[in-house]
Amino acid sequence: MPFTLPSGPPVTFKARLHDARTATAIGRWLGLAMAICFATGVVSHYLQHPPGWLADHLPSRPYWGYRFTQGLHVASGIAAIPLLLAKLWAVYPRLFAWPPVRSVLHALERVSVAVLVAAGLLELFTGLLNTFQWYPWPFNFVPVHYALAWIMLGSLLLHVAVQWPKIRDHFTLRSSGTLALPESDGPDRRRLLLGVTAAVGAVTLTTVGQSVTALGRLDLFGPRSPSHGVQGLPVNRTAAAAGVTAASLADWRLIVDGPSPYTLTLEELRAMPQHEVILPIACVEGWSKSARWTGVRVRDLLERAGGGPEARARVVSLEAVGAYRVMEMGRLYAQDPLTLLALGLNGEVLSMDHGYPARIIAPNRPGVLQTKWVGRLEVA
Ligand SMILES: Nc1nc2c(c(=O)[nH]1)N[C@H]1C(S)=C(S)[C@@H](COP(=O)(O)O)O[C@H]1N2
Ligand SMILES: [Mo]
Repeated sequence: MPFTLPSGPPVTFKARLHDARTATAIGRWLGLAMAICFATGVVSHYLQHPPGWLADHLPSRPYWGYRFTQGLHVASGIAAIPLLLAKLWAVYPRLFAWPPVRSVLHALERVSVAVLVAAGLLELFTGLLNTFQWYPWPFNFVPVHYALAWIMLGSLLLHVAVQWPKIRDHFTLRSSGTLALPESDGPDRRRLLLGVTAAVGAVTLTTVGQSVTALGRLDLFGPRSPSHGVQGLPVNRTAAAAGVTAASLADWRLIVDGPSPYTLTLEELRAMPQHEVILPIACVEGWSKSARWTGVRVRDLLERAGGGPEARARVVSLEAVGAYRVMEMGRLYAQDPLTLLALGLNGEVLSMDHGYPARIIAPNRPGVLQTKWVGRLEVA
């Protein structure tokens, strides 16, 4: 492809590396990563902020569901970063295409690509920093991340539609063998694609251990090492950060509200039937770790307060301020026998940082909703 600047000498690019085929080859992997990232992100959004009609239908199984989808979300987002950079590098000569605007349609197309690139870069960059819990910007991460995802989806669909003839050609040429890679293709393109594959493999392998325990030893760059932390479990927010002190727990009682309200001391809670479950904390920031929890079933506590089999729950933490102080739990979660008000972790009494004296642990649930330092449980 010849590219000419408005003035001065023509710019030459190693055309093969910047042609439609390279762009399409990288683009379809980028599209796949973005599609996975988008779908799993929407799952995460609805698990965390379900509209009223949905809350009671959210499934509490499979118990590892959120660990899986959120692990995929973060991994596909990280994999998309080298793919997006490679894709931008492959197509950047088009920025110099002349004339810059050929028609109204062409102008619209360029605007949509600009929106896609800007939203994509911002989305991946802010998402990556969020895995480090680093928020060097003035806006609230979650709503912006969510809105950008839809902007990306819209501009991506438009982009694929506009580029469809090239994408189709890429696939038909490949399957008819006209573009057999070894002979007709230069080693430069294959080297480029190999390099991109290696980069994606490297960033994935060195971070995916944060949610896949078996690969934990390769986890060089995942910000939270799941193997670190008191009682074998990382801590996202310490008791000190949440303003929960031993003194403030001195006369702790669990308040259970419902048609027949009651309160329980820690001793009375321990005297109730205890259950043991093995469930992960699956943090929205990407790390996951399984642990052995012991405690009282939430449905038993609700039932004793007069909540029927349809009861859902509202949980209030002792933490004075914080986005996760109050948590709502739909019916399927509240009634699941695996959902506990946990008193013990990995064979020990819960430590302060893991939510002493009592915390929620439920299956298929984002970490942010596994409320620590529970003071109050309500039949909702
Ligand atoms: N009250 C309260 N509960 C909370 C939080 C919090 O900030 N306040 N953080 C949540 C988050 S984001 C996660 S990932 C889990 C982490 O639990 P852990 O610290 O025991 O590993 O607790 C959740 N429970
Ligand atoms: Mo979290």
